[in-house]
Amino acid sequence: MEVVRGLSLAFMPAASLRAYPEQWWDDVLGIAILGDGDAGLVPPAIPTARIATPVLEGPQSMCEIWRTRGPLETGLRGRVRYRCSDTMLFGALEIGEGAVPVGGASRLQHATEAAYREVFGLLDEKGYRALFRAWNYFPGINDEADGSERYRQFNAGRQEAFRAGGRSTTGHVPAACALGTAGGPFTLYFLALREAPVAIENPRQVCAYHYPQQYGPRSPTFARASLALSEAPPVLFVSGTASIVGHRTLHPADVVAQTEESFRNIAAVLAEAGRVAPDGTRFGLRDLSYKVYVRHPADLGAVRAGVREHVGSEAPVVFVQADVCRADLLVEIEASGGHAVEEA
Ligand code: 3EB
Repeated sequence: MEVVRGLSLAFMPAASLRAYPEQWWDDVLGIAILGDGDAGLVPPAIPTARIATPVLEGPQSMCEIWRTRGPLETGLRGRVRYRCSDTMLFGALEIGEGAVPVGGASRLQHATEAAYREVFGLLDEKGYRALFRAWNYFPGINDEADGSERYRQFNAGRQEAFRAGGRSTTGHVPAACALGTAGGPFTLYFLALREAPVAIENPRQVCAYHYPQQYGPRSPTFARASLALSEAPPVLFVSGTASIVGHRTLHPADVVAQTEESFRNIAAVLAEAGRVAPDGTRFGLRDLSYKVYVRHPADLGAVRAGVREHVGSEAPVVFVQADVCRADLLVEIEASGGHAVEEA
């Protein structure tokens, strides 16, 4: 018997959104527009994240659309636009750094902390307390500003907001990614759950929340993957995964070897997820959907060849340009599984 899946993902060209009638949006939780997004195509009630990560093949603008079974509730709290089902809440917000007062801490740190405080306020109020997956984007991730690297400032703001929100900064933390865009405000989109997911770590890697101080005074707050056993079938998000073993970058300046190492890491995370998931759950490399962040567009061909070798020709994959959070990382790969995949 075919399982009726509660959550589904579609990757499709932004231009094809024009073809759909108003009702098509009724059970859309939220959407991310990657590349040169045309804002006019999405009804204003739909939480929408516009991410300036240039799409590296196919149309100039791709959508990542999350859909679930209705009925859905729609709302705006502060700057967070959200939509939710019985079990799950999708939200999106952006905070311009210019709008943040400059104090002792950097403007990016303030923007990040403000964003997460708003998110936690919403999640507490609506009763979806468990942050499941967070996607973080902002320009100049490897730049130095106000005396430190911007990725470190982001980490400080995120960790502070977790503390202020009474949330754990180790152990039960969400899956995430943090990438540098070509421009735009600090942008966060996320999924949250009523029932806590299981955080999954990678035995090949030091937990990111235990990275040593050399990577910044405040550790990143994320798990290598997050598994929602409350969904039927279970849904898995694998965080942005790069060529890191232990806590060190491996294969600097070798994008082919970095892609290989990233897949060794993803495979290790999937093996961990498989031990926690019920029998019959399929989290093989070929069963997932992927977003691949490539630092240098010229590396696309080499990265794509490596990716297809591991995931096969059928798995949905979107390749975009983005800056990865360590200057020596050339590629980062994220994945999700368990949800349905909607054909465009
Ligand atoms: C790493 O493993 C690579 O700060 O939210 C991957 C996934 C990375 C998430 C984040 C950072 C983040 O450390 C970078």
